[in-house]
Amino acid sequence: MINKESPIPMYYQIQEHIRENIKQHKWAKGEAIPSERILTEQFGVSRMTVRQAVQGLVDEGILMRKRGSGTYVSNEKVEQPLKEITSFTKLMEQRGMKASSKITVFTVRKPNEIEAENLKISLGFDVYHIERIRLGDQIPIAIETSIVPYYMAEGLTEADVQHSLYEFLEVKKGYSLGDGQQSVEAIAASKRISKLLDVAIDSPILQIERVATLKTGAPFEYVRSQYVGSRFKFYL
Ligand code: 16G
Repeated sequence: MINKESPIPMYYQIQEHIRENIKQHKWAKGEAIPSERILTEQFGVSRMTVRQAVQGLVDEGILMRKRGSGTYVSNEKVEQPLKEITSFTKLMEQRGMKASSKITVFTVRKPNEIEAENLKISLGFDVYHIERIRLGDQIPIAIETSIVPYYMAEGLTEADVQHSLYEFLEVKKGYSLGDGQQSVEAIAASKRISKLLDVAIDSPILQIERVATLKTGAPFEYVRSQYVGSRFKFYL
């Protein structure tokens, strides 16, 4: 199966086999692939080579690892339109996935200059600082750090943001959410990001910075997020 005389590296030949298995639906989306031990035997190569092949496909987003349970064929990427603002919870619901959050920071503090400027508030105002790991079907997709003017979201609790920040603003506060202005850039996962998002250090991350406004034009959220490049796609 593997041609050891070929100038094509062995890990690459293994990747081609795996891609072919997925294409021909021998390995189905969302299902576990054989263990490293089985692949090592099957391809007659070292465990290191199998590991290199699998890691490459994990970084590309074709395979994904689930902590403690093995490696799986990835489902398609979650897509998000960049022009409108859609809550993460709704986006997941639209795709039949279950959204959940792990709150890593929830506090009220004074804004720094960049936040105050983006939110068009003075430095003396308070803001909520909320950092959440957002998951879809238990798989980490993004880290979101939202800065929201306190006066606009007064009464917001951890339980609210455990569920949906935008639902709180729309339903409990009665705001009509408008649109957003953002910038996107590619970065490599730092040690902290790789740990929080369960990806390898240096794997591709999309970093987005956005100011979201109400229909009235007033900014209500300054958000900085890091999305796992292999699990997420933005489109315009
Ligand atoms: C989206 C927004 C984010 C917002 C979150 C609210 C983008 C790029 N990001 O992920 O700014 O905080 O939704 O989600 O659109 P929630 O209502 O589920 O808390």
